[in-house]
Amino acid sequence: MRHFLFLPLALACAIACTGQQAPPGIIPLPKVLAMDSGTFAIGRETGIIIGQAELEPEGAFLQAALASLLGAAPGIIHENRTPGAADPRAVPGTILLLLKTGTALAPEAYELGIGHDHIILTAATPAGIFHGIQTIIQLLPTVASVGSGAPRVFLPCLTVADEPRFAWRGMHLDVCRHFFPVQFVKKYIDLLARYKMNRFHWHLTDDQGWRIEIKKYPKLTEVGAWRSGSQYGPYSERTYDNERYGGSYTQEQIREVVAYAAARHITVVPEIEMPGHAMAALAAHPHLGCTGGPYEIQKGWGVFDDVFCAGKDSTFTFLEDVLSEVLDLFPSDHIHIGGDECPKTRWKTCPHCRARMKKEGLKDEHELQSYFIRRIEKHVNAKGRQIIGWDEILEGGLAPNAAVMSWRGTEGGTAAARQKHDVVMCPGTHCYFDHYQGDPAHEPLAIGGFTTVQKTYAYEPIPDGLTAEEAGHIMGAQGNVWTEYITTPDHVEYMAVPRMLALAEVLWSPKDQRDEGSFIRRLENEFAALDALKVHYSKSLYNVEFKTTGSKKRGQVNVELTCAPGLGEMHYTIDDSEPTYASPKFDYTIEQRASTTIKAAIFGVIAGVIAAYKG
Ligand code: TNX
Repeated sequence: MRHFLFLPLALACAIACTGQQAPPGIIPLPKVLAMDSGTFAIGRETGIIIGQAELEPEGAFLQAALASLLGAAPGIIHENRTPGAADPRAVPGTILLLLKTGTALAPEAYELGIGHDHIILTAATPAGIFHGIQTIIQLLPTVASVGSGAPRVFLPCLTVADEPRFAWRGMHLDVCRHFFPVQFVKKYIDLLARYKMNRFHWHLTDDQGWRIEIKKYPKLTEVGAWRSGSQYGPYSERTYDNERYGGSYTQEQIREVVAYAAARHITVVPEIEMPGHAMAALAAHPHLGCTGGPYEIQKGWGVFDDVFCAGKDSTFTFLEDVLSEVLDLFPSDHIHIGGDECPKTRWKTCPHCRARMKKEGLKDEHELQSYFIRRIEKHVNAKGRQIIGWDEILEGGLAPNAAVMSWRGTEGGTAAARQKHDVVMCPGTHCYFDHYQGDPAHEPLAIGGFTTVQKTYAYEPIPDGLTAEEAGHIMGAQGNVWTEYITTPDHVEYMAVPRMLALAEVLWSPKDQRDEGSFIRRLENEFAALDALKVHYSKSLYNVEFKTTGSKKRGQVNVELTCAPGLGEMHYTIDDSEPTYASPKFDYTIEQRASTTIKAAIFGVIAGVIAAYKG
């Protein structure tokens, strides 16, 4: 079955050489895709027509993508076409980008026609054009396959009419437990853009570090961004190192990231945690806690009793000042105020909190939390923005205009939608990309859980039991990457990819077209592009599992190898050597004698990870 290896090459050849069309491997799958015969050749002489001045940035983006393949940039032709008019006059040898307003096209929708001698890409907004460009980019070969400076690259003739199913298609990144530099954050944003995701949820403050410069309170980063060590190893072992660890982003860097994302039609949603997960802020400003401190920036993971004092007015002054700077930096409609995992221990005995409860007529600490969030909401609403918080903000009564992020299962999201509040779904079961994605025996240490790429792909964001109107409040979903156990950019990529591709398709493509087999085939095709982009994706999809029957005591067990269907063949060795295509192919139970080790891997479009079973 060696020919599996050459499948992508064969496909490319079929398209380029004979004109025979196989459906291309676009992720997420477009709503409507019709193949035509023949190809369109793009060379340096191909012109990119920018139909309206508003599309200059999109034209430049496409130009740069083509330049990296062709070794030189195709020229831009500036035109001034009337947006309202259906005026897609094609010009041979060109790629036309055109805004068509006043059409029925949804805001992020696009229509792409690749003909023999021209391409036309139309949309109602620059965002739609940008998504269409991502489709073109996915259709292009990789530099590795054509070499840089290729005289021509070929696109299959086709038409696409595409639009997203959900408005909120997000990925989250925790930069507090471990810090990630701007350069990596941009690479992460590039990945979101490739799969037409449009929200980057930036988790900027937590117990283990405050990562965003606030001009009015410089101690937040001078003190709050640095801890004196970090927890490592399995959580239960509670082992810590003593290395000073930290980092933060200047406001200039934040603006740079926001602009970088905006150029890719991605909104950056900042998260400032309150009232809990606040130890780094309290360490910098101890008077904001109930006891007055001193507090330590946490080395370890978990939930901590010291939180912002809900009784002192100075807490609200501080947070409103912080949020004012945050609002200036982030144009996002939604500002995330955290709200999760806030123990009420300190509030129960704090005289300031008791006085607040009495004065405001609050019957318990949940109502005090609700008071806290409502007060913050007023400030944010007054500046024309909306708050979003983790589903704990439902407890004690939801703030009037708050949106909810449902992480503890789907109940929070369901309850919020029933109360006519907007919701982003991210239940741990399907959307936590810090969870294991394969057998823990063959994976790097993770926080726990088990979410395979297939499981994420099977996720349905609209919970059962909602009316159509309530379902309309589900804005979409996002994948969360908490980084307690993720210390490097490569590891973030490993945890996020390919699960984020599965979620991207769940959120973009029509529900009735979702097909795991088709997705996996397109994903396998995509691995070459991910290699070219130097993305350290996980191959856990290809994990081989060992099932045994019989008794080790009697010196013989029967071992069966299993794997996800349709990925290739399993080959194995029993002499400690690394399995290759040439090794015996597994097709029936291996009788394992004595204490030999079976090593096995799947060989398909790519070679999987080698797994071992010790007898
Ligand atoms: C719960 S999800 C948390 C985070 C942790 C995460 C680990 C949420 C709102 N809170 O603080 O990092 O679990 O999976």
